[in-house]
Amino acid sequence: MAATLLSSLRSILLQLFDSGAIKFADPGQEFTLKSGAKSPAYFNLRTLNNNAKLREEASGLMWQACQLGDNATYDCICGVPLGAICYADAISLAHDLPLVLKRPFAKQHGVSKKLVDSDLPKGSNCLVVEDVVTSGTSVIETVTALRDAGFVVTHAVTFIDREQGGKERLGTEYNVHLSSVCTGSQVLDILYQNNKISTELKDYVQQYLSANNMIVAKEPPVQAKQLNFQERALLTANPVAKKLLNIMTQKSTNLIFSADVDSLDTLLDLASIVGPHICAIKTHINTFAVENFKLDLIYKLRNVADEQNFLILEDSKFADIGNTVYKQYVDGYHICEWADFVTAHAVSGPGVIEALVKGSGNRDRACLLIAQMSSDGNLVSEAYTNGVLKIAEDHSGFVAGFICRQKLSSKPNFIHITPGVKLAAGMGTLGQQYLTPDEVIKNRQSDVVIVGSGIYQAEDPLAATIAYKEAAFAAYNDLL
Ligand code: 5BU
Repeated sequence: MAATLLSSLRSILLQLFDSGAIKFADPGQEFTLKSGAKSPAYFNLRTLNNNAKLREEASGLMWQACQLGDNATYDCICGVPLGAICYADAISLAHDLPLVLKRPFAKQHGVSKKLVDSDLPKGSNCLVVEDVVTSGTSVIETVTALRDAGFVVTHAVTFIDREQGGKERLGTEYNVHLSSVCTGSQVLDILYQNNKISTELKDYVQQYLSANNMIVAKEPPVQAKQLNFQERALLTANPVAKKLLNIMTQKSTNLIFSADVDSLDTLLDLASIVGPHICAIKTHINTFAVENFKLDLIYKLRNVADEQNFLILEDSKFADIGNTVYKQYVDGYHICEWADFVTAHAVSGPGVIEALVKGSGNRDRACLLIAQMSSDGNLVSEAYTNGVLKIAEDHSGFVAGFICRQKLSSKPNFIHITPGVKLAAGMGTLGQQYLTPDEVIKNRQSDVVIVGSGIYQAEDPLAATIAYKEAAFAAYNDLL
């Protein structure tokens, strides 16, 4: 980089750092990113909006970073909404390039419901501008909308590339070349050289950025199922998924007990009995009669879970719009406080996950997306399941895996969890369809079984738990 550009970059980064737009967290105090992933590095260029001169300078650097050479240029420019529109606008004004606007959401009223509304000729080559790229998901959304509207997109530019896989994904999967003014490592270097951060912090954040590529390889070099739970834990960023994989290894159990009993007191008694043999307990908090409901009992369950090293999965099956889900998760039964992870349908779109990420705050939380169901005649189609997988991939920092009937994804970070399991297969009451642990784990290559009535209706729930645990874990071992 030329000396003048470097000095301009240095001056911008130092001002961003001093204004709190670039922040770093010590171990254990990580920030939650938009995708739900935790990170010790936080880059938010929105504060540049407060300083027109600085914004103009940053836009100038972006423009220089994406020059095509040979006097070639772009026909127009589009900023990823909302954060990068101001940089696209500054470049548009400085270089007389038509500005294309992409809406964050399709318009619900008026003549046009299009995401991109422009009367520029089809085939115009549009440069996409973003402020910070991590996994590249937001750039991809804008590229896809522009292409759907008839634009050609070959190049994108960002101020900071966090070097967490976005550039590679854009190049290999979308044929878009991403240029950047600087990388996450360069930000660290410049701040370190200017005595803003210590060597320890620089090394810690650098290590995190290098180890946390947000894009798990499309085809992992080793088949996911050949990796054991412990190996997969190392490839998993979400703290709950990591914990579950580690618990399964430590306790030799891939059994979740679905405690669909009549009262929280019974649930607590059973949890203490079966606790040593399960990796998680699954609750349906809204099945308990309101008049008997005591929230303190659920906090007692939290203590038992911590003592006996199992997780709590609340089978909330959230399915509403983000706002409502946020209230159900945070206010309704205070689920966000005691459940490590929850289930959610993806039918209403990714807003559900974004609501859960927001509701989780700084807690280590995750969700499982319901990709398939066990009930007879359910309406889940293959196309729907594929749509769920896509949403999960775009939010892999928060989505720990799937409720499903079989293995759906080869990505080792996603845990496959299957309900509708009994030692004797067949039809249960009210349309439930049962498979055996062997069928689920060995033939269908799921990872974890959920067993409810097979345990709590058994004469000896502890003996039944041990039988399910041994059957499911033996099936898992057979596959390795
Ligand atoms: P069972 O008693 O083992 O049949 O209980 C299964 C549990 O799993 C029960 O709480 C269901 O609500 C839950 N479940 C399911 O059975 N099938 C599904 O597709 C989903 C959840 Br999603």
